[in-house]
Amino acid sequence: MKIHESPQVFRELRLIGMTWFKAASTVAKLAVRRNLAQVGSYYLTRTRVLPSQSRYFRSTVFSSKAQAAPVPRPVPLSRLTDSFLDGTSSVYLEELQRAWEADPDSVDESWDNFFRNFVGQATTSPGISGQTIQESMQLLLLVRAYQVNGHMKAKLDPLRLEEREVPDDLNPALYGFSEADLDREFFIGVWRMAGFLSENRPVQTLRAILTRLEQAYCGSIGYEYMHIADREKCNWLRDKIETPTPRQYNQQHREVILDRLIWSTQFENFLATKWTAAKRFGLEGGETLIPGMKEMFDRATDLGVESIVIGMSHRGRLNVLGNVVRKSLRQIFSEFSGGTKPVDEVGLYTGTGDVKYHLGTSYDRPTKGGKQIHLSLVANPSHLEAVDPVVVGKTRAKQYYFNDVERKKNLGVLIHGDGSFAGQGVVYETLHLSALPNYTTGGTIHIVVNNQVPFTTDPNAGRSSQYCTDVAKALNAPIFHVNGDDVEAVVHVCELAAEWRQTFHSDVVVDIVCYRRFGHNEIDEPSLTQPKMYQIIRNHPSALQIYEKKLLESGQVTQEDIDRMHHKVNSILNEEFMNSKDYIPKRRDWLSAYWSGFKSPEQLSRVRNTGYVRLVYRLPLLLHGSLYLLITSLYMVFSIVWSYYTEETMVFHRVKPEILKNVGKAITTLPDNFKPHRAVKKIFEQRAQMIETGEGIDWAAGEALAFATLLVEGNHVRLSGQDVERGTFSHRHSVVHDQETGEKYCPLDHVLLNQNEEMFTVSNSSLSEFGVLGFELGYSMENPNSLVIWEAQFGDFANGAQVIFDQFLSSGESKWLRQTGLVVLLPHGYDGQGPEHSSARLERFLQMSDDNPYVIPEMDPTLVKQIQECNWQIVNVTTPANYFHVLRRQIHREFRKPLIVMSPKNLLRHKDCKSNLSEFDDVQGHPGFDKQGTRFKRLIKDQNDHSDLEEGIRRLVLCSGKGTLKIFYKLDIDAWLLDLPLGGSHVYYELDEERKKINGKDIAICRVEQLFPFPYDLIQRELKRYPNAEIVWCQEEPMNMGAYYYIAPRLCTAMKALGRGTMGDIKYVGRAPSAATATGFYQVHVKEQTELVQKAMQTEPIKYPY
Ligand SMILES: Cc1ncc(C[n+]2csc(CCOP(=O)(O)OP(=O)(O)O)c2C)c(N)n1
Ligand SMILES: [Mg+2]
Repeated sequence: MKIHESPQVFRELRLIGMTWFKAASTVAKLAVRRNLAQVGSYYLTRTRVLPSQSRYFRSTVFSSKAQAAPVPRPVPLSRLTDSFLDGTSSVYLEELQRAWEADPDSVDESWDNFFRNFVGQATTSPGISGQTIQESMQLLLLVRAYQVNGHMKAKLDPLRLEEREVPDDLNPALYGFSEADLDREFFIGVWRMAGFLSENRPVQTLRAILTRLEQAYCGSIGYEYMHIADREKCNWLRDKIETPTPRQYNQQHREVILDRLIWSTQFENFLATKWTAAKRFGLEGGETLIPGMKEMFDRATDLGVESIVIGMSHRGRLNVLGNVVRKSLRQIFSEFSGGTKPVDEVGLYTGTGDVKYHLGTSYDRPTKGGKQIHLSLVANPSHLEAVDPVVVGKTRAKQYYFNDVERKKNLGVLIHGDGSFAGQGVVYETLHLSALPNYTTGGTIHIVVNNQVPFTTDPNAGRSSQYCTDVAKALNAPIFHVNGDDVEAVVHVCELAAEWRQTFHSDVVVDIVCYRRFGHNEIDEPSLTQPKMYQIIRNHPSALQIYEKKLLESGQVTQEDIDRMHHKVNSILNEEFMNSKDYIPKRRDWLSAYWSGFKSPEQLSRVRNTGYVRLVYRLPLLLHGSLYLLITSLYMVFSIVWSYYTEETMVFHRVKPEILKNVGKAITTLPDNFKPHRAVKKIFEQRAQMIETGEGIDWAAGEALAFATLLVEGNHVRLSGQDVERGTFSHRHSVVHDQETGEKYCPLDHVLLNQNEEMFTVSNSSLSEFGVLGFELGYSMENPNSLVIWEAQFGDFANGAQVIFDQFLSSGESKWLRQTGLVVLLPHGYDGQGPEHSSARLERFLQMSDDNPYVIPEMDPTLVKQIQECNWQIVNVTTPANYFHVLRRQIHREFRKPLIVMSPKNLLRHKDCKSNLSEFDDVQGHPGFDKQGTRFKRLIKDQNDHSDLEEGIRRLVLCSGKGTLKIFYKLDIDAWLLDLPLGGSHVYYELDEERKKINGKDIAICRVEQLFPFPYDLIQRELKRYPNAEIVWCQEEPMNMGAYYYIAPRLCTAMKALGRGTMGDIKYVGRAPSAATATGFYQVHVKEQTELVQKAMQTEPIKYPY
């Protein structure tokens, strides 16, 4: 038994509280006496007290507690531990020491170490002038205090406006040290500690210890890392921070830093002189960002990084583009002069373009160490921080395609502003993805260009936390605050951040505390709101001037050297400026590497049949995964090249039904000894049955077949969102859980032999919409051969990610010429669940669609042109087969377009919402095979056997939208699993049922499955088929929602072209206009739904709306 565990010691411990109090009082008195003698000492000075903690940097002072004598308080017994850092009781320690002296084994190993280090040396080493245990402990506490709070005293603000309290625990007097102790020698080594506290550090005077503590923690860098609950990580940092002597750069390195700072500074000066009134959101005041970033990238490359994805907002973006990413300067200058339109591509699609400080680019550039690095700066909208998750998603996709399993080769770097980092919620949402297995990128490096003012707002009005970076503490990320005027310090922490990321594969933050020399932009007057700050800024030298002075004083650089460097940079800038006048953009930087061969919107490309099968279909079953991948890749290249030369691509996609059965087997088979939940077992049995019989394929099985066939063709499939693995509505079960072992099994991971686990990824996400959708968008942009899907829990929650829809998905291609085939599944439908779970706000997506409702576009036979010219596709599919085809269509084309799917909730298990396997294949004669073969049906015509001309039909009901609960039926398998109504109906199914009920054979019902782009050709086909029919648009949404306002003008355009009437001839059947999306009263819902169905089927003509 260890001595401190013995009953004897416990009895004694009970006395400690009292004893400690007595001892403490004595220490306190002593301390007061010492403090009185310390006036005037550099280290031990008491300073003025500030009334309250300020959130940004003002003058350095000690806080109030430091003025009182240190009065240690008794520590409750329950909180006593044997940690040597607690310093709880000298009596206890003396007792332990006696025991240890008698028998070192009688105490815990940690105490043994402690006594060996302190007592042993104190008695044997003549250099340590009578160091007591108490002093050792106090010194430990002092060092610890610097580690924890040293940053509070660091000189971070270049403007020295900082006013913040320095915690009194940085004052040595608090620990009883006086002037007299400064030249005494102490040993402070501790077992398993690094840096100043490591055991192998020499004995030093208190003065030397304090000097190094001040240099390390209170100079130009403030380190925050003691919130990280990992000794190894903290020790790693201590080793880097608490070096025996301060870090120094050699002359050569300093010249590189100087050169980079000259480039950064001159770049802004040059733009300012050439375009005096242009908005460029200059970096002046924060120019050290550039040498910092460059050093970070150099270091990262030395440590194995090959590609960096960068995201940043306006501030300094042009400087980063020119100096870090190395976009050609003449191009940047030409864009400034307004010559952005690619003149050699007249007639090609150029989109709307974007302002110069939003454009992205990518380049390969050499690094200082002689390696190559690929840099991509992602285009971004003005919405601050919105690009964060996009960058992280793109980085993750790069890691997948690079097979960067350790995540060491691809790095994401985000540059933030102080205001936006603290204020924008998406920062937190992105940070929280950082350690999730299916979202991690092995650490993002964050750099905050903290110019201490967002636009006109002072930080104390802009955030509640002390630092703008405090949000990152939740992630246990180390945070390095650095004075932006000290370029070497900036360079150092940037390097350190790269090392951290490559060592620990987690996020890290560099907070460059700088200032903004001019207004928010170059036209803004900052003194209107920050007069005092700008008085100081006016006379403040630039970081370059400060560094040049420092180097001149050091004698390492001469004035001639500096002049030469300036001259070189200036002449290059001028030369590039001259060249910019004749600069003609070469071929547009249209698509990144993996996208070559993909068509821009004006280039024709043929859509392929999506009915499944490829010539290489059997290969996966025969070949090893990687060999298969190689062959499919070669095949893909071949097929793309081939499609350039031949119109005939369909031959490659003839469906063989047995293939569907083969993959169907793979996705419905669970391992022999696997014990799924009985409900899941039944679902899998039913699915197997569906595949076997080829009948009654339901929604989930249709989806799984789409995924499986795409995988077999060598594509990557990724589905992410809240609870998508099981599926919110408990229908998908793409990951199955063994009820005994808890093990998981994902059938779609086993479609190919030795399939790469990540090739199919389905992942529950964090409870975020903005962050996760942004991530998937970034992921989808990396490589076109991937089907990337984000599913909202309910469609209405997608509005939490509105920025991504508005600024990226609907407009990204037009602004930045970047394509994405991202699929967004938005559960939508009126089933009585109340206002918030009914509507995915279809109307908003339709409103953002960019066609002209009064012009019928050219409907070429392939229909590709119409889709290519649109900004995205919006569908509301009603059969599993159509869902299968619309997913596959995303990949089987030579361009990419975002796809918004209003996906069902209650159709998931609807008895009539089933498709036969023959609708998935491509065999002539099989149901669904029409003139064009099996493919996605943009419009599903009436299911009665109508001929090309049906003059007797009195009404044509066009509909779209999810259904009601009119038809209730429950599948026993999950009646108890869900508290959700099962079954239900798409409005089509209800209309059809009502039609049967009333024997309404003179009514035709067509389903508009693709709302945008509008299927003019098929609508007109139906209008012609029913020349005498009254035309009705039927929807379940209120009139001001759903598709009505979108459909009406387009339908009218289609009708007018055929002489079939005008707007007044379109009859509306649906809910009345409403503020809320739906009623919260179930009975009201049923009544409304019944009425609209009956109205659509009524015998008398429909008068509404006039
Ligand atoms: C989401 C969002 N809200 C508001 C704005 C308008 N705005 C543009 S810059 C800016 C200030 C940003 O401050 P900070 O993050 O500190 O960056 P700085 O401009 O100081 O570099 C604001 C409010 C915006 N672009 N995006
Ligand atoms: Mg700012």
